[in-house]
Amino acid sequence: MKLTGAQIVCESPLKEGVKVMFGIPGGVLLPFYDTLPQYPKIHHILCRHEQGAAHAAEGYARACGKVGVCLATSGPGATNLVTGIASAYLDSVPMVAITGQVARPFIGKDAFQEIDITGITLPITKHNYLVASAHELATVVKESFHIASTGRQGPVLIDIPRDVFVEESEYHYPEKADMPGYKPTVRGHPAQIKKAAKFIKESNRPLIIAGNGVIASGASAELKELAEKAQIPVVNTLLGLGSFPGTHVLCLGMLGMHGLAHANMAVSAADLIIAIGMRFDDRATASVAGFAPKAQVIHIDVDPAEIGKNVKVDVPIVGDVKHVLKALNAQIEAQNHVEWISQIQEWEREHPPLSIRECESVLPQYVINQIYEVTNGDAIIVTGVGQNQMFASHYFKYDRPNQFLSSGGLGPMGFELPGAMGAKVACPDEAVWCVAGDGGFQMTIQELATIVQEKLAVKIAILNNGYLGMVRQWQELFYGRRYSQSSLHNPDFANLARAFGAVGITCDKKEQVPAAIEQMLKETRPVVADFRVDPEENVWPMVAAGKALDEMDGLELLERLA
Ligand SMILES: Cc1ncc(C[n+]2csc(CCOP(=O)(O)OP(=O)(O)O)c2C)c(N)n1
Ligand SMILES: [Mg+2]
Repeated sequence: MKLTGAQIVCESPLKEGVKVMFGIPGGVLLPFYDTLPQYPKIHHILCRHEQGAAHAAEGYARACGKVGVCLATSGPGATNLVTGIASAYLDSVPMVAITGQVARPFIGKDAFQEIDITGITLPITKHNYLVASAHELATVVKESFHIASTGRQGPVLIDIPRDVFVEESEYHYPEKADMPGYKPTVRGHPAQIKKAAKFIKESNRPLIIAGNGVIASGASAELKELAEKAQIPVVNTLLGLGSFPGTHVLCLGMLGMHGLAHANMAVSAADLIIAIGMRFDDRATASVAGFAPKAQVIHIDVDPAEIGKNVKVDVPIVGDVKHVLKALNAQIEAQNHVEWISQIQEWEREHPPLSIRECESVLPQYVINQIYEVTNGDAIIVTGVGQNQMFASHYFKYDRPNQFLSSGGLGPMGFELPGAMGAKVACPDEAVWCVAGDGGFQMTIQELATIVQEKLAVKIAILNNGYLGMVRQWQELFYGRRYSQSSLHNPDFANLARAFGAVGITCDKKEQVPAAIEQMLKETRPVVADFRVDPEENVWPMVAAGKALDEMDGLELLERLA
């Protein structure tokens, strides 16, 4: 069967189960967009900015675990994707980004809208391709989906010259990707797993740090089995929230720069760290020199490059987390660590993580807590970056994977709105709540038009503090309260939402918060609520730069609330 390149780019993703693509057309993509209507099984979502398309593909993939697909034209379209691709790369999110390129005879001539996007994205993609002919397209698509979704997942970019879309070629979609040089390790080394089991047996103060890899490999059940059988408390990285039930007695919550006090204290006091599908990011470890000073470290990760990169490891295990945990669980004996667990509980009583101070104003913590109460914790939460992200990580308990969606590694403001759009497309039957910063919301606000056009009932809660809040917090604490360029004069978000065709709510009184959230819950249209929160509320505790995890600021405040 002969197909054009454009037909191959429609037909092949369909074979991979793709149902949705987020994109924007442009000159070199016209042959593709002219062909797209022949494939009604592909739902193309016309975004308003390619950054929105990339974040939406990310949000989609983060919510359902399938590869997210985004499309952009050459030059400015392609460069606009870069932030979303980088975000997917740093957080190991499976994504295929398709860009149009100028026609082959124009490549290298600085043609109109010619940009070397494979060069630009080389360090932020797992792999990328500049397609030389329609003949190789099917193989390239097959390989791209395979690379994006296996091993340590990540983004792959396919750059397709305009004339390749038009070229005809014999079409045969390969059953398998034939890549002898790419074989991610799945099973961990048996001797290392045995050694890990021995370390666990001998430990008195073991602690699991569960990261994104647990979610990516679908290993929550295995993690729960390990924790319960050996009675090991679990802390989560930001992206690991939900990998272990947030309401479980053994769950300590998040560690790190804005980790919960007792979680950070537990890391510092542990004699064994079992790090699972996490990469010792500096926001999680704080000062590496002061990280878990009393502990030996078992590190399970699918990517060998992560082992020993930031933290010295005693028992490295390279493999897929689910496989490794299954093998490890078979060797684990029932244990209890009553003394260790009661010590951690005492720290928690001294610094209660969910206390909210009494005050007249709307506190951001209270808004998140009310979203948790009103939804009974049954919602997907998509956050921005900054204080809103940290409040959303603490004051909502995530009991299942893919429930807390946030860009952790790159942390681009503006992920929240398109990210939530992608999540809602992936999970139309779930309540998707976007927790936005007033700053971040304005970075990708244009996607509200896409959300309205697609009739996606996303619930957008803006924690409007009138500041680039996290920047302001640092200026308050470390720059003598000199708020240089962090104060925002904002538009009326509720009116703005109405102009876009969404429902707009303003909430500036504490007693209105529960009703506003109830209204958002019931609303079947996209809804934006502008919560005018206390402008100078801070995220506590906090580990300042260069300090160790147990050298937290803000503990006295939490002690007073105990
Ligand atoms: C694209 C981008 N630019 C700048 C930053 C640096 N930055 C981190 S948090 C933050 C403030 C975010 O403000 P807002 O969205 O209102 O969230 P808040 O912290 O107030 O909740 C800034 C500017 C960033 N993370 N991303
Ligand atoms: Mg703000």
